[in-house]
This record gives sequence, structure tokens and C-alpha cells, in this order.
Amino acid sequence: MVNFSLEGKVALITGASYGIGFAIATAYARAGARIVFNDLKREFVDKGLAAYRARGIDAQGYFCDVTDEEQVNAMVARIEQEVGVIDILVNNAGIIKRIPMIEMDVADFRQVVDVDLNAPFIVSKAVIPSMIRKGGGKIINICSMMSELGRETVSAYAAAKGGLKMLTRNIASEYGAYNIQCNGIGPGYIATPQTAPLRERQPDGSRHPFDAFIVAKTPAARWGTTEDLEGPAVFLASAASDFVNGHVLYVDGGILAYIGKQPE
Ligand code: NAP
Ligand code: GCO
Repeated sequence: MVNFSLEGKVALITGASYGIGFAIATAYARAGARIVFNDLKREFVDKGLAAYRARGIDAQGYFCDVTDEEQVNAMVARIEQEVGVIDILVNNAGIIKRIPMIEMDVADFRQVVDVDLNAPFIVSKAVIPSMIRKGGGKIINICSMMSELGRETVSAYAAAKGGLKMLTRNIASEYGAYNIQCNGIGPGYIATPQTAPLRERQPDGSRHPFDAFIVAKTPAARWGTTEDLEGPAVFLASAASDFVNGHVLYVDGGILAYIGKQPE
């Protein structure tokens, strides 16, 4: 019998007050997991808690900047004390800055790499020792199309998400023998606040050119929804994926398989 149940598991999803993290956490709760999340801003922790409660989910929310190792270590220690050892970690918190590379300040580049790459290292490092003691665990890194592809204005994000793909493979290589599976999910273009600027209506009411571009570039001919990520995320957190390690599962409606529409 295939086992997708997360009954009795403690799952920490970073940056999960809304967006992709919130959807994944909600799916984990429905599969039986105890949900723990954090956010960078206290007001978002409170909003997140209310949103989980509205769905009948008893989540624990923490204020924590995932780029700050001291804060992360303190949060993980509190979670272990208040909820239990973390069985499932989803490194979801992320930011993007869309700036042409030659106009980008190095401080902006560093900030994106800090949140999107250094933070998954910091949080994973904090949870792995207890996973080893407990006999295993699951780490899921939220990668991107930009783990594979480049495009104008996203040099820092692509560098970080490409690095996150390799951090995923390295965690799998280094800790697979301890029954830790570390995999990535590479979402395609998903409708969330992060991508809202790419879907804004033009002053004349027409679609944003990038919006039309993405629909044309996606064989599924639509943007993804956060719900599209729920099944793959549950699979990678469950016993059903116990021999899947170091893999990035692209959930992109087929973008990476498609060369693009042929000229008329
Ligand atoms: P989002 O709507 O912008 O949400 C990102 C979350 O991360 C927010 O809750 C944000 O908190 C939190 N966060 C940012 N910096 C943080 C920090 N230093 N410490 C703690 N929390 C922090 O993004 P999303 O679209 O749901 O994306 C979630 C993940 O999926 C990201 O890693 C993103 O790169 C990736 N992704 C998104 C797409 C897409 O199309 N949307 C596609 C591929 C990959 P605040 O609100 O407090 O800032
Ligand atoms: C962009 C987008 C992306 C997506 C996503 C694609 O400006 O190109 O924001 O990079 O959010 O990561 O998978």
C-alpha cells in the first residue's frame, strides 16, 4: 500500500504565512502533519495564524529571519521543545529582485543570495542533527525555473536558485546514509504575490505582455496555482518517496520540456 500519510510528523515550512508555503503547509496538515511556520514580519505571523485557524489548522507560528543563524537556531530549539523534533523541513522563504545585472547593486545581489541560498543552508544545518538522532527526515527546497534557465533581470535569483539545486544534491549525498531525503520542487510560474507584478493589467486593461508570454511558453497554457504544488510536496514529504533523493521535481506545466511556439 503506497503511504502518503504524514500522520504524527512535525513539518516546518519557512515563510509560510501566505503564497506557496501556506498551500504546502495546508496540504501537509490535511495529510496529518503538525504545522510550524515562520515569517519575517510579526504581523504576517499573526495573519498566517488566523488564515490557518480559518481552515481548521492548529499551526504554530514563529517570528524569525531565516538569514540570521542565531534566530534560526533559537527557533528550532523552541520548536523541538514546544512541538517536537522537525521531521519535514520545507525551505520555502524566498525573495526576488528584478533588476538588470549591470544596474544591480552588489548589496541587492547579496541579499537575494542570502535569503534564497544561504538561508536554506542555515535552516537545514539547524535541523539535520536532530533528524540524524531520530533516524531520518525530509528536506524539500523550493527551487525555480531559474534553477535551470536564465532570463533578463534575475541574475541574483537564478544564481541562488541554481545553487539551491546543488545544495539539494549535496545534502542528499552527505546525509542520505542517515535516511534523510533532500529533494527540490521547481515550481513553474505560479500566481502569488511574488509574481503579481508580472501579471498586472496594463493601463488600457489589456494583459501584461509577460503574462501572455508565460501562457504561450507553458504547454498547459496557464499560470500555475499554489494548489498545483500540493501533491508533489506531499509526495516528497511522505514515505512514498523514501528512495527519491537529490532530485528536483519541476512542477511547471511543461515549460522546461518546450522549445516555445513555432513562428506562424
Ligand atoms: P511570496 O508570495 O513572496 O512569499 C514569500 C514568503 O517568504 C513570504 O512569507 C515572506 O515573508 C517570506 N520571507 C522572505 N524573506 C524571508 C526571511 N528572510 N525570513 C523569513 N521569511 C522570509 O513568494 P511565493 O511566490 O509564495 O514563493 C515561495 C517560494 O517559491 C520562494 O522561494 C520563491 O522563490 C519560490 N518560487 C516561486 C514561484 C512563483 O512563481 N511564485 C516560482 C518558483 C519558485 P514576508 O511577507 O514577511 O516578507
Ligand atoms: C521571474 C519570476 C520567476 C518565478 C519562478 C519561476 O521574474 O522570472 O518571478 O523567477 O517566480 O521562480 O520558476
